[in-house]
Amino acid sequence: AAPHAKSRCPQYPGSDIKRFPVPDDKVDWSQNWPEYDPVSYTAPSVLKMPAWADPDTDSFSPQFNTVDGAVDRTSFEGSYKVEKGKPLNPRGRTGLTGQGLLGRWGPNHAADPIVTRWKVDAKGAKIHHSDSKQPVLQFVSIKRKDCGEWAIPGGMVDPGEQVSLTLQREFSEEALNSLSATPSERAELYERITQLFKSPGFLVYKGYVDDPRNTDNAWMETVAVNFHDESGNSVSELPLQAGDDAGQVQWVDVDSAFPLYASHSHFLELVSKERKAHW
Ligand code: RP5
Ligand code: MG
Ligand code: MG
Repeated sequence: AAPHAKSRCPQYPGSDIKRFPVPDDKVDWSQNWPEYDPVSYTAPSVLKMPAWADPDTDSFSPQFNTVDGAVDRTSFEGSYKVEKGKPLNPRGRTGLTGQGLLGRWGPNHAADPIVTRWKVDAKGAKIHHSDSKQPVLQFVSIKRKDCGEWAIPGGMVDPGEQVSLTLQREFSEEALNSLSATPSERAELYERITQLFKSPGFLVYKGYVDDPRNTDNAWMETVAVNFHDESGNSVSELPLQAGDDAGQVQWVDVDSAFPLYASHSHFLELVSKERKAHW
């Protein structure tokens, strides 16, 4: 696998902290590198110790590599190393130690719902791309408030939460603004999307995410699942409304040229291959 790149972005998100530059050939922990002098950083929002965050490791030694109470500290990447009480990023050096913006030491589990439909013309016929001659997929994309990048409307798996629920909940919160809906509106939204989300979907990806918030000791992992509205008459008809950490929401053509947050472009590539769509 290519060494993580966004996990080495020079400027750490939401801060003026600069990562220690890590060249490609020094990413792997097996490369001896005595000069490596990463910056230690844990964001103020994490130091405040909200419910979703772990305390500092000098007062806290959780059960790494296991399901620790309700918190899943296992990694899809296999067993990770713990050095001096701190887990080591399975993809190698990032130029920064500590939790950064992430709540958990070690893996931080998220879920990414990739909701797709075919792009159609006014008569409902599939539109084929002029270069690839393949039909074009569209997916529900949100513009993240934190960085302004377009992304899949994903989010963190709550302690003890089933991933299938996280997928539907995060989609509802970020793309349908369920958090601002009245209880009866929320019930209606639930009613209208639950059919699609009840289907198993297509498991696109399970594993490490190359997220700009990653550190040497804390990183994102996800389960990305594609829910495809083949006939275009379920989710496609829903009014999209951005909510929670989403600033905007819209159907976006699936295309390799469209830049997306973290590893999300890779996930969409896998979806387009599976659906034999343009990429
Ligand atoms: C990414 O961060 C995941 O792929 C997921 O889309 C997202 C989860 O974090 P928040 O949206 O909750 O910030 O790594
Ligand atoms: Mg969210
Ligand atoms: Mg989110």
